[in-house]
Amino acid sequence: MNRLIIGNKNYSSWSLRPWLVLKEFKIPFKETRIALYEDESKQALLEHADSGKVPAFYHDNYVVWDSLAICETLNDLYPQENLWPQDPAAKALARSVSNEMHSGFNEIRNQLPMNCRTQTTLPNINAPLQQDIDRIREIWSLCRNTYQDQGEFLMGEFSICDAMFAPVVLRFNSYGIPLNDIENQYVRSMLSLDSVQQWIDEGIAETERMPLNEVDSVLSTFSVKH
Ligand SMILES: N[C@@H](CCC(=O)N[C@@H](CS)C(=O)NCC(=O)O)C(=O)O
Repeated sequence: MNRLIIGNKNYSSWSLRPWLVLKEFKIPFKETRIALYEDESKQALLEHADSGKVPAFYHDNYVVWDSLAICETLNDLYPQENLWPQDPAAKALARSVSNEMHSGFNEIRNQLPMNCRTQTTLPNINAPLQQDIDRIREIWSLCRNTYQDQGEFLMGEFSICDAMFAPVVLRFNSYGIPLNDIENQYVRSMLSLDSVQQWIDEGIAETERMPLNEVDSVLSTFSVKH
């Protein structure tokens, strides 16, 4: 029995990652949503994970938390599904860029909050943010140029790697980040997945609002900071 604990679909980028892996690989699970940053949220989160954060994942009698740890656990639980590419070189690249994603890109996280409702264009981009964007583009171009013959995702076929970058796809799309053809094609492939559309639709339908992650607040930060 699998159960995934997630936050608000509109805002919780970390929750999206393992949810997408479960959906894309058709692994059965139940989901429980906890609305974040409300009075009772922390208490509810701590009932599932000592980190006090989502996502958390239950399998049988144990729980695992942290998005990438959940994805690796799913890979252990369902080896026949090939959640990572099987070729050792491809797997090494997929793991490297997924871990790089998981442990960095603070400017993108801080300046471009995920918000499924946002559709805008940034007035300007500061140097640290541009550096993060450039590195993402470098990763996407490398992966797509190397594996384009094997499918439309980063490593050809959809893998954990795509789930790790999914929130960036949504952010780049929300904030109109300029991309080249191959990168735009990747964004389109990701956005055309039923699972991604389901997450976006359910995020948009949510009623909670986090003012600091809403478009007016984000854009006002830009006009002050840049
Ligand atoms: N490194 C963690 C990050 C988890 C995280 O920061 N989750 C946020 C939501 S996206 C959270 O639970 N925030 C609620 C809180 O800190 O109270 C992961 O990969 O899962």
